[in-house]
Amino acid sequence: RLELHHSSLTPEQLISCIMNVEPPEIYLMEDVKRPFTEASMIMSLTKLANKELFLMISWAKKIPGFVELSLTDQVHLLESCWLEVLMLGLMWRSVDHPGKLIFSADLKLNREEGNCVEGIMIIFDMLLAATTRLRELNLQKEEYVCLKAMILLNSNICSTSPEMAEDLESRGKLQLLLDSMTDALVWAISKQGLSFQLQSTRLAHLLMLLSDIRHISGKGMKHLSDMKNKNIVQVSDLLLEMLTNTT
Ligand code: AOE
Repeated sequence: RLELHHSSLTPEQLISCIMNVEPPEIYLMEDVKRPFTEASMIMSLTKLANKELFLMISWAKKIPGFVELSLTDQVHLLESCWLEVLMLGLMWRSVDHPGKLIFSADLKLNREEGNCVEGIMIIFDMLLAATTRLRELNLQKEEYVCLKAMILLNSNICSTSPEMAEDLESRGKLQLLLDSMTDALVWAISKQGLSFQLQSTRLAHLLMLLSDIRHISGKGMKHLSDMKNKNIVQVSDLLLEMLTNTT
């Protein structure tokens, strides 16, 4: 099959491309013993997140144009958006299961189960509320994949100012990628046969979801760093670095 450069993809082709690179459904493949203890729930969630992060890196690399960014930009983007991307994925999996968070096919939690981990229920409630919002909006898969890619591409656009020519070039490419992803989202909305007025309103609603997700991710990061301080969660040096950078 003919490989087109991403800059020449139509919005329709870009969407079918990012639909095809969606990570597969995950199974923890372990007997999740109930009732949970604080340690067992955190361990299951951490194990899941590690599997997902591994898949997230190969997903990002398959987004047209991502690997043409500088390596610094690739790393910074993933470092700053990983929890937001995980959260949007979680909401998408949970959208048809009101009141439940479908972390994986074999790890489905309701808010009460959050009882056993200090501070987690309030995060669960925020995730459930945002999921309700996705349900009310009747989010389409095409829109979902665009939003997830936009989270990645929009995650650190203003943080570091480029110093070298290479970084400057990469910033330009990143802006173009984000613009084509925006065109793809606009196209996905326009397919639904809404009036122009309603298309614009829907675009606004979908983009406002992203600010909710960033907010919840900030709360989740704070929660993870609090748990790290209590030594409940074993985290990698890299994450430790990331957490200390955000608090
Ligand atoms: C949300 C969605 C999802 O699919 C899984 C999880 C599991 C944990 C959940 C989180 C979530 C929602 C918010 C929660 C959190 C536990 C506490 C918090 C409920 O309130 C997240 C578990 C995260 C464990 C840390 C995993 C290590 C991360 C390392 C990242 C890293 O080092 N780098 C460099 C980034 C790599 C990017 C690919």
